[in-house]
Amino acid sequence: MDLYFSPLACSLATRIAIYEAGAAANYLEVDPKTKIVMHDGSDFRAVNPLGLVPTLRTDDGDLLTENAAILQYVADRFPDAKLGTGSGMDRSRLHQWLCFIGTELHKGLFIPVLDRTAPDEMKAHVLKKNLSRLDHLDNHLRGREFLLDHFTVADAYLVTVINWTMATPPIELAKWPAVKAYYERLRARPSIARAIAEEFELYKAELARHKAAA
Ligand SMILES: N[C@@H](CCC(=O)N[C@@H](CS)C(=O)NCC(=O)O)C(=O)O
Repeated sequence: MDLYFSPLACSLATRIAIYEAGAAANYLEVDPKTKIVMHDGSDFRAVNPLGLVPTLRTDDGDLLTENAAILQYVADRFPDAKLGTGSGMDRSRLHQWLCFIGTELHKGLFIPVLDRTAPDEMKAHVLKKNLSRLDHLDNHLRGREFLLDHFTVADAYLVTVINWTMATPPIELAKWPAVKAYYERLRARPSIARAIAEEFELYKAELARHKAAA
């Protein structure tokens, strides 16, 4: 399995899921600015024309994109790790949370706030409109350890997105105590602590590289 990733990007969720499963994978770093695959200097857009991570190549050679699809693939591929759910409504709930994280939080809130080129008016509008998503999440997480009744790939995705609050000062996690407690609890989980620590080192190297090239 090859996972194309960029340090601390949403692809971190797939790394966490793979670590949880104790599975092997090749981690191929993509520079988010240049779209160069770091280990061989090739153009990542030849693999995924959108230039988006995560992109997964399975052992069968299939190429898969989109967090929700990749995470469910990993959960299905390694069933012993119980990163997914059973069928029926349980599966639908998992799908519901993956979609909520992907659309309402990842794309609807965090990406516009993180985007250095987005106009301030746009950021203010997004914050005014979409911070309520965190109220909803806070309500759900109150008294719960995980999004569902056990750790799933949706938690891997959620912790990845909440981790971006370190770079989004207008989103003060302290305002959502259940989300904050959840994040702190999950960050201490071995697979997550390891994945974040490893990618943080790569992130620092990426920043230094971009600074040197500027
Ligand atoms: N819809 C995609 C979005 C993936 C995405 O936004 N990836 C970001 C990293 S978090 C990315 O690769 N951004 C690079 C770019 O926009 O050029 C998914 O859910 O997988």
